[in-house]
Amino acid sequence: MKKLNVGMIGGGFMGKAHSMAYAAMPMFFWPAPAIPHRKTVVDINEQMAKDAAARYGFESYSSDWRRVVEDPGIDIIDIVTPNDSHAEIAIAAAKAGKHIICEKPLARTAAEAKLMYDAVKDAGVKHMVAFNYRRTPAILLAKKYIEEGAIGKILNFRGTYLQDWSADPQSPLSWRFRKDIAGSGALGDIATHVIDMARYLVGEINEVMGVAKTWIKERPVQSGGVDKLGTVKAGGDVKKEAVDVDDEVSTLLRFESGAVGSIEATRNAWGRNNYITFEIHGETGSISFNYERSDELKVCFASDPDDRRGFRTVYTGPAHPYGAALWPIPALGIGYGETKIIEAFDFISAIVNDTEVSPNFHDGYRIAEISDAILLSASNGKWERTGA
Ligand code: SOE
Repeated sequence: MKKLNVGMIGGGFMGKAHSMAYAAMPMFFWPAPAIPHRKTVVDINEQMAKDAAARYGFESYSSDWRRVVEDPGIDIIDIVTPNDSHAEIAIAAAKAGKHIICEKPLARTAAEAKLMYDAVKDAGVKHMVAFNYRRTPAILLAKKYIEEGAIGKILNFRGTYLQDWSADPQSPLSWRFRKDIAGSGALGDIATHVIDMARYLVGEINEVMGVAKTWIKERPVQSGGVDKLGTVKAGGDVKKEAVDVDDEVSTLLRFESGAVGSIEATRNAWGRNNYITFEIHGETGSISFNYERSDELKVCFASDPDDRRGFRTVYTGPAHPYGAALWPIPALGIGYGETKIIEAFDFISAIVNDTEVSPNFHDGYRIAEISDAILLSASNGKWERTGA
């Protein structure tokens, strides 16, 4: 069986997720399109690179990403670093002819994302941006229902992504609160997942009207480089620095199709954890999804008899997209891991079969344009066009 060697740049939380997906993909999708071989993992800290290799099953490690990008033995560069290094690594990897998967958001700004998109287009390599949630089987099922016309013409998309890990002011100032590294706050980090879903399910977004807020203006400076996502709080009288990104963002949407909608995202919503939700209203039915109940898709069809009409729950399983490859009984539990395994399968398949995969760097670039338009609108109080 064909083998593709992966060079993974970054060994943190996302490194764990991607390594798990490479290892597990052939266990689910068999025969696999190719075996993703965990060849070299990179972290700028040599000890962390060594630990990541041992823990995530890589053959070797390095603290020099440029060497790995130029290594002729590497087929795929997987970028799981903070946002400020995505462009430099991706452009170098494209020039070296590597296929690239990059964590989301693709870049800090649309200008940066455009350079990345141009680089992969010029190089003719495969490219993917890791907005994994759209690969939740229930969301793929929503897409199938929409394409089959089961809810008719779409009128409205109403989405949220709510978390609470940064609601505590003692939750430290990691790179995710620094504009120079992250680009934006809740917008780039989590709202972009919902923007991706909205485009996937409803179509292109032409205009936005945004509001952004920074509730906690300064936070304790994090000691050490590893982002603990608020699980480790700073104690006592520690040095604080300014937060220069949004804690919360909301936007109204106008889609190319004429549909309208909204997205809200915050990491300061006590009690909400990975509360990715959407409701889609069509002329002949509705679809509702909540990631905290990720096996379930709720659907309501206008054609049901009056005395039976209402939301019913479909538990995803073997009868649904990718279901035959996953678990044999509906509702056994689909989660983050499965979305990453499907993502790895689709990316490796695109390389082997020489097909396009989505979301790719063009989608990542469009999402960056939409994000920039939301921030511009939040600052001037006007509807903004997204470039589409
Ligand atoms: C933090 O908000 C975070 O880790 C995001 O960066 C991920 O994209 C999301 O899947 C989980 O939450």
